[in-house]
Amino acid sequence: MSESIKIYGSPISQNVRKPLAVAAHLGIAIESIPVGPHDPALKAVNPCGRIPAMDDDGFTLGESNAIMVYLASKKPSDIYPEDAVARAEIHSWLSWDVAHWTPAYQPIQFERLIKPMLGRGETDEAVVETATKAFHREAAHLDTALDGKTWLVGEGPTLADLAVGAGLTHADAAKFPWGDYANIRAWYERLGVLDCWKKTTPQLG
Ligand SMILES: N[C@@H](CCC(=O)N[C@@H](CS)C(=O)NCC(=O)O)C(=O)O
Repeated sequence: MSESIKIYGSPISQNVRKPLAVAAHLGIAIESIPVGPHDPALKAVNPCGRIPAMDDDGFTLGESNAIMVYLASKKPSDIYPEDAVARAEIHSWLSWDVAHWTPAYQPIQFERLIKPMLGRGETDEAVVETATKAFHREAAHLDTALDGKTWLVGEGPTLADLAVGAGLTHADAAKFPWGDYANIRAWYERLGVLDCWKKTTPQLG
């Protein structure tokens, strides 16, 4: 009998939340191994030492969005429709998430939340200022895409919403400048009532 799928990484991380939310939505049994980056146990699974990483009965995989797609591919569902156009649109959002959205918000999160949490020194306001410009560019794109829409792709939540939405997990704690993006805020509230979102909301100590 195969064991449950192991997901390495502290569930506080927004990147770790992504596969955990997919598994919760699909009812896939997960063993969460809440290690931090570069933990020796993690390096055997993901040599670059980043979280999350997955071990499914010896098949190991890094990169949060790839793990989401793998989990969703194991169990057909509405969050990863078979339709080629829907999948193309989902993949476009997953690429945007990694290429543009995460690099825009992550420096703000690191400077304002992670640094104080880990005692890594003062917030560098110059870094926050540069990242804030990038954040507004990408948030404006997301807000426009959500205009008149309930979800990013199709009529229901998909991997696109879970991946992009995960980036806002610590938006208030890290003081992201997202107050004026009405479409994003309404969409994020809709995400907030999904069971998989409630089950994976991290508790900051
Ligand atoms: N593109 C990767 C990013 C993963 C990532 O950067 N994880 C952070 C924690 S949220 C990490 O492990 N950082 C340690 C490092 O980059 O060395 C993914 O989506 O999985």
